Amino acid sequence: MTVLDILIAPHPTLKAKAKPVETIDDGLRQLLDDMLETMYDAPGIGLAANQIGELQRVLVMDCGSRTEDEAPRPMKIINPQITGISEEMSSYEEGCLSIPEQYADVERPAAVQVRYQDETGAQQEQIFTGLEATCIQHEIDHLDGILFIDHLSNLKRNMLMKKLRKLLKEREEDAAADG
Ligand code: GNR
Ligand code: NI
Repeated sequence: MTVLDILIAPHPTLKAKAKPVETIDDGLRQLLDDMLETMYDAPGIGLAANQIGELQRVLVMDCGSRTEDEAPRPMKIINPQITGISEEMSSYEEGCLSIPEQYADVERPAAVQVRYQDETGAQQEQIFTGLEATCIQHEIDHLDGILFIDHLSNLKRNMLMKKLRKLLKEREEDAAADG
């Protein structure tokens, strides 16, 4: 298994729409394993293919292993489609591995029903609630080229992107000083 590089905004692949997967083969299963390893290494609770430079409609998530007493719940999700949303909304402070150290509240449906294929190609349909509902909507957004900051006002989005540019510049300067 391999830890892959995560793309950072603004990157054109993060704004592109991923294409449906047609064949679920060992190559795709390898990609999903590498994505899970990359997500755990980061660490994060979800990762979409766009974030590692692959425009295929696949995502991984694990909202189960945030504390040591919770068992890991790795999920590999291929060709997800939202087939239902709750009327009830919920607000969660979101972050993104492609927008490091920036956080903002985003309101989304509190529960979603998602149809997808698992790594064997079998069709699944499942209702996600709580943090899992937030996470899977955040990941499906990535596959459509949408970032959580796209749900914010222009003012808030510009502010976070400005803070991100500053952070990346400081990181570059630190790296140059070390090297
Ligand atoms: O690790 C992550 N945490 C998170 C917290 C709140 C809402 C969404 C997320 S997903 C994020 C990892 C990531 O960027 N996935 O695309
Ligand atoms: Ni993200």
